[in-house]
Order: sequence, then C-alpha cells, then structure tokens
Amino acid sequence: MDSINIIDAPKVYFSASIRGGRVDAALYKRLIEHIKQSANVLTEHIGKQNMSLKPQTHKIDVLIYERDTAWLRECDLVIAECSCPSLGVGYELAYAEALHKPCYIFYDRTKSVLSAMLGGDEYFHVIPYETEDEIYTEIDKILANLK
Ligand code: 6IA
Repeated sequence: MDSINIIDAPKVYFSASIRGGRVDAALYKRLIEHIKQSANVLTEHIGKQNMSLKPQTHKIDVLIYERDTAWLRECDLVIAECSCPSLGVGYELAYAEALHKPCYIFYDRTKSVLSAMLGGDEYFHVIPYETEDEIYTEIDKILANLK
C-alpha cells in the first residue's frame, strides 16, 4: 500500500536499535512500512538493511544527535521497538518523556526482558508481544485513537 505524507497525519518518531545491534532490522522495516500507511514516519532510515555501524567522527555524531532530537521535539508520538537493548533508544525515550510526548514501547516477551528503567516508568505505555501480528493490531489502535 502507498505511504502518505500529509500535513494532518500524525508524525511518528520510530525508535529502535542501531549501534545496539541490528538483529531485528528486518522487523523495523516492516513496522515502518505498516505505520506509513496511516502516519508520517520521521525516522524511516531505521529500517535500512545496510546501515553502517562503523564509528563516525564526532562531528557526524553531533549532526545525528541534533537532527534526532529536533525530530523528537517535532513528533506527535514515539513508537519504540525495544527487544534489542539500545542506549540511544533509552535516551530518546527519556528525552520524549521530558517533552510529554506519548511513548509506546514494544518488546518480544519470548526473547527479551525489558529494562526496569523502561518497564518501571509508569509514564510509558509498555506493550509486550509474542507475535508480530500483535504489534500491527496495537499500532493501528494507537494511531486510530490519535484521530
Ligand atoms: O544506541 P543506538 O545506536 O542503538 O541508538 C539508536 C537510536 O538512536 C535510534 O532510535 C535513532 O533514532 C538514533 N540513532 C543512532 N544512530 C543513528 C544514526 N546513525 N542515524 C540516525 N539516528 C541514529 C547513522 C550513522 C550513519 C553515518 C550511517
């Protein structure tokens, strides 16, 4: 299905592991494609299969940080896939909470134990899942409730 890019559609900051590990990269891509059917995804690059994990210069890391935090300020909500632990995702969730952005955290309960710093923070909407289909159902509900 075609993605949309309209001013009225919610802006989703999709957050998921990059340097924390790319074991779930194909899942991220499928989730982003699904969200794009009804919302704008600011962080589409997270689904790329061939993203470089090599260390970058400090200047490049600063550019990434500045751009991502600007998108966090701009977004309407954060959807994070947290099965693969990532320092960056944890940082982004805390940053989004400070901005009072709604945050939805998904993780595969059959493979992962969520950090207590996420699972114990009552601000976050934590959604454990066992099958990928459950994620799509929950994402559709989240986006429908925004309208
Ligand atoms: O600690 P991590 O790398 O796993 O953190 C992942 C999170 O930080 C993601 O949700 C991203 O929003 C953000 N992030 C981390 N690295 C990058 C990145 N690197 N580009 C955009 N966002 C990032 C690109 C490197 C490039 C030179 C190939």
